[in-house]
Amino acid sequence: SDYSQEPPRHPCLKINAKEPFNAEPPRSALISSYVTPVDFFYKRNHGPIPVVDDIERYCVSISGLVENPKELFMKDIRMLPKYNVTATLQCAGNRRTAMSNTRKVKGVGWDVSAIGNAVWGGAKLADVLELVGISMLTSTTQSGGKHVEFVSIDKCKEENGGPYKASIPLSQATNPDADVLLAYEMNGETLNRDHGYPLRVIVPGVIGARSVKWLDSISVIAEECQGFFMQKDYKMFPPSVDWDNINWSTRRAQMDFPVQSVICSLEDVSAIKPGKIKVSGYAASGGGRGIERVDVSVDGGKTWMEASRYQKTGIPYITDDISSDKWAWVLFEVTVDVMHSTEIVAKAVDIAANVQPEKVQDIWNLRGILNTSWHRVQVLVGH
Ligand code: MTE
Ligand code: MO
Repeated sequence: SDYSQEPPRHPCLKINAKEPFNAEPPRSALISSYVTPVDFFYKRNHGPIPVVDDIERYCVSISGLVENPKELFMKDIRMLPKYNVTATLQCAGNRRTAMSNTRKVKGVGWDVSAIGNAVWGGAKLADVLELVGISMLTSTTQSGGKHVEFVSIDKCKEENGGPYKASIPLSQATNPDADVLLAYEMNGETLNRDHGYPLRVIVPGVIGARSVKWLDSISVIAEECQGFFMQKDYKMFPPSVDWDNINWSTRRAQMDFPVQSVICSLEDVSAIKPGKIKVSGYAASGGGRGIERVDVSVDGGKTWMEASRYQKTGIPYITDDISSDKWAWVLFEVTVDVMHSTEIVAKAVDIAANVQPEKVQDIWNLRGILNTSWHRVQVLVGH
């Protein structure tokens, strides 16, 4: 593996692993804007960043159980209607370090910032699939295809030097309302190398692992993708399963993200003066489920108050409203009085009334994914 051609990165990022490069911004950076600047967006890689020099010759092949397989060049993809979708991407391993602290788990240690919200610009996968003769109406009856697989050009050691890959159900891939994109822009700029230049998949509402970067090919297949990251990773196991009794085939490949919230205005332990402080952070759920409520406690979870929520600065967030970004996080904020040292807690509720679990122990799993337990910070009040 060759790490001699890595792109430059912002010095504020906290590096969790150097090769492959895995890094996250300080948590305070996440709440300074609704749309996360590209430089501060977490970077999660399983191999060296590929070099794509000849953009004229770069193309994506679409094959498998389709009537007319095709090769699409960037100019063909840019010719399709362009959509801008604001979507939050969250790594399933976000908050893994806190889970590992209770009982050790395997994986890159992330604090709370393996998440970001961006405006992704590109073509809809549904439109691309129509070019090869698959539409939402015909997809269930004709080809025998049930899944759409995305294969990258990078090289991962988990795939024995082969490319990263993943699949999503065909019904989601062909549904224009699912907003699955082949994105070539991030926040209005050309996608950069770290985030998948020249083209990546964005699957809104789903763990980041399915949003394949540096796309090389798409295929319509009868069975789920058999790659490592679909079959031997990114699955949720109960706390009773450990490395000596694991059977990967007993569990589904994780797709939707569960409801999550994190306080970003305070570190794990913060020294403050007695009086009023602002508690703010992010909340997000999977599957396009909006955030119904964010509760904040200043007594370790005994009593709660409701935080205000917004997406665009200054405009209150209205759950379910058509003007809200359904695939995007909401930021929350509440001013509280803190006179003594205590634990401040946040928990969010989504529109399906799903609530974050109280204790990390209850959702402990050996790969340390989906830590969505109540987020807690300690404040030490000095007089
Ligand atoms: N795609 C490729 N080709 N290789 C990868 O290593 N990592 C996945 C996904 N797509 C990955 C990939 C994971 S686990 C996550 S969380 C997201 O990309 C991270 O995207 P980002 O680096 O743009 O934040
Ligand atoms: Mo991830």
